[in-house]
Amino acid sequence: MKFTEAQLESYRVDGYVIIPCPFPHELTEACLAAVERVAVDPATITHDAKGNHYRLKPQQPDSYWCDLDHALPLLQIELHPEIVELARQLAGDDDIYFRNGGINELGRGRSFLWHRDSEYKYVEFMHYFSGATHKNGCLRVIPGSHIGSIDGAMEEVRAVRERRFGSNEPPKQNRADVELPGEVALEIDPHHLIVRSSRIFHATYANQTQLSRLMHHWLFRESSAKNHRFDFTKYLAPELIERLTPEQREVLWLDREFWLDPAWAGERERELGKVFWSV
Ligand SMILES: O=C(O)CCC(=O)C(=O)O
Repeated sequence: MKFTEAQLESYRVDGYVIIPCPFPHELTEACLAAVERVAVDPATITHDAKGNHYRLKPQQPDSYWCDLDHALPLLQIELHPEIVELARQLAGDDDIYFRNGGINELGRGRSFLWHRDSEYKYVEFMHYFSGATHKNGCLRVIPGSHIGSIDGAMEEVRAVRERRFGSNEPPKQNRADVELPGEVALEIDPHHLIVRSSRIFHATYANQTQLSRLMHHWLFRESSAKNHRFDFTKYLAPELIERLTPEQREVLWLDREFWLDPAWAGERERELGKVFWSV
């Protein structure tokens, strides 16, 4: 499957496009079932340094990663042939590599503040597989903000916070970040994907429901980008690798030589041999 010209134009102009999931719904159901299999009582998760866990406990106390981020049910979506084809089209490169995926679980009262993920330019797939609404913390974006600097947008956030809350203190539990002119709320069901630029300025509403809101996101990089977070050969169980097709293994760059990005050297030192994913 390829993006149409109209979808490419939306992506270029707005920095995001919403498409129907190009994979069977059974794969989404398998992810939801996997969450239910491994979820624990949130009261038992006392250490969530990365703020992305609620019922899915981190594999290590400080880790970004839970048991599911690259486990088979999620990899089947992350590396689905239609997804890989779309990613190759946007990167303009057939030798892309899968950098990483992950689940952001938004617990009750939590939200993400306005930010840009990276100055690097790449595409991120976001699958709100529990569904996302204003009430449970859907994504908010400023269309077009992937182009140019975000200094002006950050200045605006500070000014609106000062006016609204009397200081630039980021809002705390149960309160979303301030409303910005031109922002768009992306309420979405589990049958659609948001495909967005790494550079788009975004935030979420606060989750005001009792249930955690689940968002699965993942990204690929073009072969020339020196941005590998892992050597997946060392993090995926052999029985998991066996279950992947040769085409899926190809984008993991298994058993290939490459440079690992020093940005995640600390994470690798802390977690190599301790964090891994399986079927
Ligand atoms: O969990 C979300 O909906 C958004 C998370 C976010 O801001 C991000 O992935 O950069």
